[in-house]
Amino acid sequence: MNKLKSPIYVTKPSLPDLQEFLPYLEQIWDTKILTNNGPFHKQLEKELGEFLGVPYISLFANGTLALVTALQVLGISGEVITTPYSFVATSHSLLWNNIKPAFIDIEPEFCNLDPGKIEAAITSKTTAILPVHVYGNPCKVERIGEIANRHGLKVIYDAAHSFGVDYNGQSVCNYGDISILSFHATKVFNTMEGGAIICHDANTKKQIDFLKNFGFAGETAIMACGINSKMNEMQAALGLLQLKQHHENKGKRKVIDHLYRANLEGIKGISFLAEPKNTESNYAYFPIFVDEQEYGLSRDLLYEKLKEKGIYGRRYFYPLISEFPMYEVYKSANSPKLLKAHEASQKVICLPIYPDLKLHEVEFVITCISDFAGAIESKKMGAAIKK
Ligand code: T4K
Repeated sequence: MNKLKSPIYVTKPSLPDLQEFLPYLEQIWDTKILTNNGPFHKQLEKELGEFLGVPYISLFANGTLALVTALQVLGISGEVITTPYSFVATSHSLLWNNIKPAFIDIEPEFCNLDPGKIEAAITSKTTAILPVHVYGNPCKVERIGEIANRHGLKVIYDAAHSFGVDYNGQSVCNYGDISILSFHATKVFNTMEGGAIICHDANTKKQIDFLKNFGFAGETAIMACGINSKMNEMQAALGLLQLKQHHENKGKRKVIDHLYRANLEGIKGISFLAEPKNTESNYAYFPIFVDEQEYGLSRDLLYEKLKEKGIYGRRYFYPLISEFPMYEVYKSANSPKLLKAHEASQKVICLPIYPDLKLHEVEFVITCISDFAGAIESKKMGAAIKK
């Protein structure tokens, strides 16, 4: 088992052919329209809305600002029930709005917020639920919706990982009051940096568009303390080209996902998430979970040994958000236990998956994971024989 010639990372962004991008740049250079709802911005909003099958979409400079603005447009305040098993942007968006995060545990099946834990966490200050479709796998949206309705709570889905994911025949972003997407370089669809809010009505979209442009409602009127979170014309132009190759890219990711599934299955101590039902996946991530007892190596040792071979996975999501020191102030004696989330964060490694990843590289990753375990087995056997 040699080392790879060039390292492979958890992801590598797809880009269109540079030649195809040049005419878009020429148009930007000719017109000098660089930002502020220019023609590419308008075109991408229209095409994305149709492509995803969502009613209203508003483009953003990134997913984090989309989250911050989504909370603002719905007037969320007080406390929000959310998951600790996510990228820190999820709960940072609450803090930016002066909202207290109330963390509850996840369900181990897909590492998403456990709906069974929501009601016990509701207080008189709770105004909303902020779940994440972690790794692009849909949350239990029906149950979450039903609980939210019963208690008069809003639901904001952090769908940063869920570009192009359909659930029950429609975009997963159509669930809840609002969803946000990320188009960061590391995502299945990227505009270098970027994001979007998806909402259900024209008036909310109008308010969002005001908020992302400082709160301007016309040339001389300000409706609220908005921010500047607009996507620029270069990002939007890139998005138009990226959209054309999305299906092909998804197909390549699917092949890699299936290769991992078929070959990692037999390795003792390595598990992975099932394929979600009634879902058209986007194959954004391939997390594995390492059981140290059964596999023989700890997650962190496997992570380091893979790096020695040139394989740079990532421990998404370790540590838990609630375990970052700055989040400990939100913990009290009555806070729910986050045992399942803690366990997942201690076991997870996301393996490389991206359209340009070669199948022999995927096979190399699998061989390493399998051989490290094999080496442990033979060492143990050797020791037994010696005895
Ligand atoms: N909500 C959730 C649930 C999220 O996961 C995220 C972001 C957000 C909200 C916020 O959305 P944005 O505001 O970001 O739009 C990355 C991303 O920066 C972040 O967008 C993402 N989630 C998070 C899960 O992962 P890092 O610190 O792991 O990224 P980095 O720079 O280490 O990149 C990972 C690997 O990707 C590198 O080792 C190499 C490769 N890479 C990366 C970049 C940036 C490239 O090949 N080219 C690149 O340009 O956070």
